[in-house]
Amino acid sequence: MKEELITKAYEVAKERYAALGVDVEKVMEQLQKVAISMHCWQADDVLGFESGSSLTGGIQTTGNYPGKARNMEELRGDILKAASYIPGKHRLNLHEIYGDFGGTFVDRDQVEVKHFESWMQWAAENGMKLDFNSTSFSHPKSGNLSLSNPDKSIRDFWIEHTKRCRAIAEEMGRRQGDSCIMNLWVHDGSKDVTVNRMKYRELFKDSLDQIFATEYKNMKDCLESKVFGIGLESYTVGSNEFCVGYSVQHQKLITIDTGHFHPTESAADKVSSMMLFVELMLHVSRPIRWDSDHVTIMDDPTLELFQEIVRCNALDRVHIGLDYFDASINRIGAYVIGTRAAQKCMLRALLEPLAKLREYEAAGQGFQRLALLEEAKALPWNAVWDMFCLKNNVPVGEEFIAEIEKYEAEVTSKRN
Ligand code: RNT
Ligand code: ZN
Repeated sequence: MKEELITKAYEVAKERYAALGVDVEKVMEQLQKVAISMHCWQADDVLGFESGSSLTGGIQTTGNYPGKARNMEELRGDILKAASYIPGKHRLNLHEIYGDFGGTFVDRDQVEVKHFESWMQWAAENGMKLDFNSTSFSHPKSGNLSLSNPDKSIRDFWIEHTKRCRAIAEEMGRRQGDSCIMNLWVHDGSKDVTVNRMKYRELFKDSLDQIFATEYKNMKDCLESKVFGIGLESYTVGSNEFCVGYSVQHQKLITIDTGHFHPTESAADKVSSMMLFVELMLHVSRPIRWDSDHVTIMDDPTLELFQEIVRCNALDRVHIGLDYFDASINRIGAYVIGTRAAQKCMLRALLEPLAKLREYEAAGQGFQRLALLEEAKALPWNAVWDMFCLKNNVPVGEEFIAEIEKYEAEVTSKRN
């Protein structure tokens, strides 16, 4: 697109927003600082680099689009390719199963910092900071219960795994000079009715106490709840109430995965409620009827979620990550669409004429508030977005489609 045209539209947009008390230049600076933690697992359908190749733990990818990354080199290449179409500097969120195991099998209770040495180097070279996740799924000992398993040897195995993951996250955080956010999600649950709801939760709580016994300075722990997993429909040990209760008591972060609530529940409304007590991590996803992990788009729930972050003035206390895995479309395209969508939602949230809206609300002017909220939807935020892309030297608008098609023709379509 012509630079001149983008600049012209941007200047007009700036005036429109200024009339409503919004400083577009300042918004651009704020957006520049918003780092999104890109999840490494969209590139290969959550398989990772252990020997096993099937995904368990109640999560599923569907689709068999050709070209998924088959090894670390391909995965890194794909992520860098995707990042080249996304404005700004972002983070990379790794799962333990993506370690650099050097072609040997390293069991989960044996993982060490050295298995992430090459990742830390790679991330530093590419100006990316890392976040981390322990991995309870896709392992012979995963079963239906990991950290809440009544069998002590299995429980201890996962406790050891998670402790080691925290030590790795600590080292990542120390080296990058910025906290590594480590998410802890376990799939533990039951397909059918259980008469031991309390027992498993007690065990989970006890395992967490053991895992968190070591205090670290350069990493932050998050707990992620869930409604249910596939094959684990009747009961989830780490329910929302469990995770909120534990996190508030122990001052851990809460991860809000937008696919982990009942379909009519608003994830956005949770931000202010939880923010008052703990810091937050987000897994921005797109649930369709269930936790289907479709690619994030600029839909109303996502927009409302980001509006809440801005309205709560919580940009520095909410860590934003993505979590979806669609195997039915070009996976690099999936990264680009989802990350850009999250950024667009954030931009629109930052451009909201909040001062004016709050003035109306304080004066009890309900009609005026609703009218401006409606009109704000049609303000020229897209001109600001185009300028943001231009300034960041990434494709403006749909220009990235052709580029991803080219990468597909030259690289990913040749994988089998
Ligand atoms: C699963 C959780 C979890 C996973 C990743 C792979 O329902 O959302 O965050 O998606 O850890
Ligand atoms: Zn998640």
